[in-house]
Amino acid sequence: MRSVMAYDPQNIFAKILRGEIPCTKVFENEWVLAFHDIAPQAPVHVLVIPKGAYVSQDDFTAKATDAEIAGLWRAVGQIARDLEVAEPGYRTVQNTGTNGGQEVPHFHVHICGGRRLGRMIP
Ligand code: DGP
Repeated sequence: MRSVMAYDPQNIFAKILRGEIPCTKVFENEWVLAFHDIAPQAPVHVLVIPKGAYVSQDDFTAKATDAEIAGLWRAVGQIARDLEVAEPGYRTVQNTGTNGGQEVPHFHVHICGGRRLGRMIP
């Protein structure tokens, strides 16, 4: 049987959402909070996290409502436009689980831009 890891409310992004740990906020609405990555890999490197408690992309797409999913992805697009990386382009990354190299167990979308990014697959 498929099992998703239980959500840990003590993970670092849960603490950021509760305001227990500071972040450099770039955007917030009813669905998401977005802030600069602490270890940026590009001139623009922002993390977009849902306000709901989802472990990963897998958990999010299995359990979130259509409104939450739409809210998150519309926010990603809006943030990219606001930060002026939509043109000439940017990359979104969602590391999922152990094999995907996910370090923080609260679903997040990386937005990386501001320079020409190298090929990354796999
Ligand atoms: P991932 O490997 O996809 O789980 O990426 C986690 C990202 O989170 C990584 O790029 C570094 C970032 N990060 C970890 N801890 C903090 C923190 O306390 N604040 C911020 N702003 N970013 C963090």
